[in-house]
Amino acid sequence: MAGSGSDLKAQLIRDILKYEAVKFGSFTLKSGVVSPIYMDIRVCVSHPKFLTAIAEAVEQTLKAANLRFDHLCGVPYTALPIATCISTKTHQPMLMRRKEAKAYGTKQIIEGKYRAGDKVLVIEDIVTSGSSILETVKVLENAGLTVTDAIVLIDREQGGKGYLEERGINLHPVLKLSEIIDRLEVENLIQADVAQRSREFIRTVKPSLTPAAVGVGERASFEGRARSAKHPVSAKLLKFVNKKKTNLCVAIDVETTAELLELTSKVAPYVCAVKTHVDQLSDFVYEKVIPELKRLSEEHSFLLFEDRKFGDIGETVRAQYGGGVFKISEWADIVTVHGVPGAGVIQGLKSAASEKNACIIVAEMSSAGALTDDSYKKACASMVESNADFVIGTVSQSRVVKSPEFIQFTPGVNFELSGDGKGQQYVPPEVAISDRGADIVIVGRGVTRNGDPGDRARIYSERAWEAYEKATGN
Ligand code: 5BU
Repeated sequence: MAGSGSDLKAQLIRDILKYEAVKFGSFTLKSGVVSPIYMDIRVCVSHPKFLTAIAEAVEQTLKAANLRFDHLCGVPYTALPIATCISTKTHQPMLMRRKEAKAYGTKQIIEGKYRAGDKVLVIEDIVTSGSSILETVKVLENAGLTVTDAIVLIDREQGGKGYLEERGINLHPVLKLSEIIDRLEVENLIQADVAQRSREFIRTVKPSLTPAAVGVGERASFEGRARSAKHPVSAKLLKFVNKKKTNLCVAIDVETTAELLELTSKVAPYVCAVKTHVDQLSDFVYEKVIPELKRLSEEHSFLLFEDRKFGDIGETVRAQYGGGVFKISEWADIVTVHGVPGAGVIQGLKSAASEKNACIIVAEMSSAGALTDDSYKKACASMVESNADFVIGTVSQSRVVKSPEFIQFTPGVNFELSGDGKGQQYVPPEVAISDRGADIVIVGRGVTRNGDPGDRARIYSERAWEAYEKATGN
C-alpha cells in the first residue's frame, strides 16, 4: 500500500469515523454502564474499501511484529472477513472457529486443516477485556493448537492487554483508542470536551473478564496440552494424566528399598509420577530397586521422577547423571536441576541423556526463606524456554513460565499441616493449583506418613484433579 505507516493510520482513523465504526454521544452498554463512545467494526462489511484498508493495516502490523505462525484465525464474527482478506492476499492459511458447533452435531468446532502443535495467530477487531480472544484461544488450545500472539485493530486500553499478557498472549494493536481520540481532536473532527469525556471513560472503566474467559490461557485443558506436547516425556506424562485422571505426584522419601517399593505399589493407581530421592536409601542396590520401580511404572502408567537437584558445572553433572551407583539417566524419566550454575548445567545433563529423559528446573522452592527471588525465577524461565528440547517445566510455587507447553510441578502440598517445623511450608492442593498455577502437585508425607497411603493418594488425586478442572473452566 502506498503511504507511510503514520499516513495510513491517520487515514484509517478518519475512515473509522466516516463509516461510523466509532460514534460519540451517550450509549448504554449491555452491562448498564453509560459510555460516551461506541464502537462497531461490523459496518466494514458494507464498505469494501474500508474493509480492505482495515485488512491492510492489520497486515502491516503483523509484518512489523515479525510474527511466525501456521494459521490465521479471526475471532467470530467481525474479525472473520478481516482475516479472510489477509489470507487471500498473503496466502497464509486460515482456521475458522465455529461458535455454535453443538447445534450442528457432527460439524467441527474448528474448520480447516491443522496439526496438533501448529501455531495460530488470532485476529480481533476490538479488545476491551480480552474475553473474546481468550474464549477463542480456549477452543484452539483444546484442539492442541498453540496461541502466543493476537493482533487487534483497536485496543480500547481498558485492561485487555494486561489480562491477555498474564495468560501468555502478546497483544499487538494496530490502533489504540487514545490514539484515535487524539487524532480526531487534533483534526477538529470531535470537540475537546467529547475527547476529554472519552479519555476519562477509558481511564476509569475497566471491565472484568467474562466467566467463560476466566482461567483461559492460564490453564488449558490437559487434553489440549497432551495433544500439543512437543517433548516425548511431557507427551507421555500428559497421556498418563489424562488416562488416569490424576495430576498427583507422590514423593516417597524413605530409607529402605522395601518401604519404597511397597509405598510405590500402594499409590501407583492414583499417580502420574512417583518422585524419589534414591540417595536416601541406606540399602540401595541398583538391581534390587530400579527394575522393580520400572516394572511398576510401566504396569501402572506413571513416570519415575528422581529429585536429584543437580547443581554443579556441566561436566560434573554429566558424570553424576549417567554414572555412579544410581545411573539416573538409565531409568528416571524426569530429574530436577538447579538454575544456579547457568546454562552449562543443562548442556552437561543433555550430554548424558536420550530422548527418553527430560529435566525440570527448580525455579522456586517451597521452604521458608528460599533465596529464589523474582530475578532468579526470570533467569530460570529463560533457561526453560531456550532448552525446550530437554527441559519440560519447572518446580515452582508460581507460574514462572507462562506457556502451557511447560509443566509446573508444585511441592509443599498438604491439606492438614501448614509446615513441618523444619522450614517446609504447605498449602492445600486447591491453593497450589488455583492460586499458584500448579499443574502437578507433589505430595510427600501427606500421603506416605498418614494412615492408608493408597487411600490418601486417592483423596489427594481427586482433590487436585477437581481443582485443575475448575481452573480450566470445565
Ligand atoms: P513433603 O513430605 O510433602 O513435605 O515432601 C515434599 C517433597 O518435595 C520432598 O521430597 C522435597 O524434597 C521436595 N521438594 C520440596 O518440598 N520443596 C521444594 O521446593 C522442592 C522439592 Br524443589
